[in-house]
Amino acid sequence: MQILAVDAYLIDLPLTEPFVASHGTTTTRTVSFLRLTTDVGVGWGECSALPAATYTAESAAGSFRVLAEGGGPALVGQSADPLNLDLPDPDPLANLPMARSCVEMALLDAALKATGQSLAHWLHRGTETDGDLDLDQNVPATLVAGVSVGLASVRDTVDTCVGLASEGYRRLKVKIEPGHDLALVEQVVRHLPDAELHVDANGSFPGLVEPLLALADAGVAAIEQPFAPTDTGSAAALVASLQQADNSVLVVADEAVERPEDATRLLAASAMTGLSIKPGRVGGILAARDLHDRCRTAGVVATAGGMLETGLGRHGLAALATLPGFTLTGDLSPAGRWLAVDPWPDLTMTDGQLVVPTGPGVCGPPDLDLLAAHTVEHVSVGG
Ligand code: OSB
Ligand code: MG
Repeated sequence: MQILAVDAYLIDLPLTEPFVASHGTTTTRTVSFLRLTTDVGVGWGECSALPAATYTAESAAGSFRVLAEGGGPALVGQSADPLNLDLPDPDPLANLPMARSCVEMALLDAALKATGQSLAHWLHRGTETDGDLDLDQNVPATLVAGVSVGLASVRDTVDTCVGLASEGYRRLKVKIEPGHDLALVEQVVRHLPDAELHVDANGSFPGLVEPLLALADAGVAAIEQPFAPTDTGSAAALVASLQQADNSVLVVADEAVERPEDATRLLAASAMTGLSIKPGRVGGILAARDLHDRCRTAGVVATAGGMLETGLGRHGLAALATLPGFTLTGDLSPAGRWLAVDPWPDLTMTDGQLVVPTGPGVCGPPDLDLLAAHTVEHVSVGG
């Protein structure tokens, strides 16, 4: 596949409401995209970096600059293989997993559209073409939907959760902070005893194992990233305490895993029983599938993690989540949960289930008028 031209976009999309986590508040979803023109057709990629570098070191505008001035120009004229993203040395995207993931998504989108395959089917097929495999039997048609709820007062969180449950969501992931945890969990459980409740601390409980054990007893099913990403010891202590108490609550790593070595370290220390896999955070959909495979082998439950993506990124996440190791319901809500405006087609949800996208490539094309209306900056290279 020959890359003929690259277009990088920086877009500002209004949110329906601010998203608050312990790492910061997102009020507008600034997001960057790449459009690759290749000899087999066009492909689009989304960079999942948040507007500010709060969750990881990448930001939407920073990624845009790198894609527009470094990664993009380096791609033009290259013959690219989506399975082996081989950028010139020095690689302008080294250490920038979200920007790298964006390029990979665009390459995959173009390659899959050219052969008429959906991302979900291709992921199940693996890297081999296996004509005998009955893919339609392996790729589920729908996925259980799950939704994330930002930090808010106990009363507002309960109201939001009740509303989301009535929309059909059975799995709710509520953000917590020290001092804003047990009463919150107790109230959500009291109002929604049948909900599958996860909590996500975004690293805000430094070494604090005890309050998390109280949450485990109060009825949560999973505790996501309670400790700092580098604090493997506390995560291992929490896993051990829960096991001793015969408590099946999962300890899910999120920010702690960016590279394969991070997963190796956490597995060796028995410091996670679940892993939130976000294609952007780990450097792409293929790296995400590799981590999924490793989790399956190790008996660690995988869950598909969201980054407040647009419909494009959400399509990619839903395709990934069809792999069999994703047994813990993920951040699988349509982009419309957060975005008031989105140039991309959205996922559809009925009766608490998301419909798995099966069209060619990652996602259908964007609404170009909406894209133009919300574009802050656009850089074209080549063509
Ligand atoms: O920690 O899981 C997180 C969104 C942005 C950055 C980090 C996180 C989140 C979410 C997922 O909680 C929200 C979603 O995309 O559904
Ligand atoms: Mg998280």
